[in-house]
Amino acid sequence: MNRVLGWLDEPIGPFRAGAFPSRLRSARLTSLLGVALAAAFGICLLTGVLSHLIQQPPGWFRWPSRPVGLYRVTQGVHVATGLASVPLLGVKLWSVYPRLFSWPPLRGVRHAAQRLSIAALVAAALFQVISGLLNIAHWYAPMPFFFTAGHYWVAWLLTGALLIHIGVKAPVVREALRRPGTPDSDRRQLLLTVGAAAAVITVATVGQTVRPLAAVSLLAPRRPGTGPQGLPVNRTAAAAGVRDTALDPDYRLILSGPGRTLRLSLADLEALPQHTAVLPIACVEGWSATGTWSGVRLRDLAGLLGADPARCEAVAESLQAAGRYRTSVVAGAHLDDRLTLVALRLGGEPLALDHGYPARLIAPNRPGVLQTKWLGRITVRSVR
Ligand SMILES: Nc1nc2c(c(=O)[nH]1)N[C@H]1C(S)=C(S)[C@@H](COP(=O)(O)O)O[C@H]1N2
Ligand SMILES: [Mo]
Repeated sequence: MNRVLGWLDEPIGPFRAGAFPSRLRSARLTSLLGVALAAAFGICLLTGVLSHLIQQPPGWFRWPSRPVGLYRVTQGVHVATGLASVPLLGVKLWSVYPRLFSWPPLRGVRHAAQRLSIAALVAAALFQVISGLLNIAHWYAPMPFFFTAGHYWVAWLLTGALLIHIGVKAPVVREALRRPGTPDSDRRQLLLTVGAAAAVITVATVGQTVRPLAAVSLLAPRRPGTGPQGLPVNRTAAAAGVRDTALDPDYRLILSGPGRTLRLSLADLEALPQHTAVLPIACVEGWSATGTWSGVRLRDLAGLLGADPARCEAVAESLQAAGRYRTSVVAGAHLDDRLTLVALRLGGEPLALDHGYPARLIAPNRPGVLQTKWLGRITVRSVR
């Protein structure tokens, strides 16, 4: 075959044997990086699947409403481990670079299958990291698919390819890590640099959640403390096309239950018992910020309809005519929680238009995407 494709005998440029040589490469280094990367991916996968289950719960899945900040932590960890894997993945690929382009590319069926699984692994890993970064940056132009669905399905492809890879490489890794590494200050330097790069990236983004680090949060597009009322905004009222309906003086919140329907004006809502809850908005993109919200308990509204909140769920609908996040379901645990509010105020002031004026949902331990803004209708229905 090589004879036939004679010109392929001599790969050129970056593909030639010995391109980018380095004596730092070793089985031990690759193994160490592999273990670190597998750990980061594993944690990232678990927290990611959890986030998916919370947002699109199958019938068997129950997510509690306490502790209030649990989702904030799990999603923060998801984004942090994903970001930390960027330098790890880069150096891991560099450490095996000579083998990725070994020549001839295919040496038989077994070899072909092996290389195909490696190709799938590398492609899926790069896809996950890059699409995640693009989502954090709100840059959807390079993604001609719905981010959440693509990121979710490729996660399973990545998991499959990774399990195969771990199965194949486990003996090699075990062997490489059993032998004590030759003390080599350059290699240690390299590992320290990778660790430092991962740490810098983490510190430079985790400030979007951890307030004291906000000042050095250079890589995070949305920091706590910025935006109206000291809270970032993901989608503005103008972008959602709700300015006119939200500011309409004839606004009514339509409350409908099994037996009756109520139409409450803002004054009606303000006349009901008001409660305050200190709760975070925890966006799937990893930013989060705490606000002091006040308004009417959702379970009190369910009570007005004669419904038992513990046996019901609520569907919150926005005034927004279209868009993925215009509705959300509030399941029993959250509906019955005294901290779940139809919030009218933030930090004692009426909600800013961009934060969901005249009324928004805010509930404990819930992803930001489910904290529906510009509430237009709440339907309470019983569940078995
Ligand atoms: N109606 C509606 N509500 C919405 C959204 C939306 O696009 N439309 N975005 C959600 C998302 S993704 C987040 S993170 C929070 C952000 O709330 P904030 O803009 O008040 O900080 O609002 C949520 N509520
Ligand atoms: Mo969000």
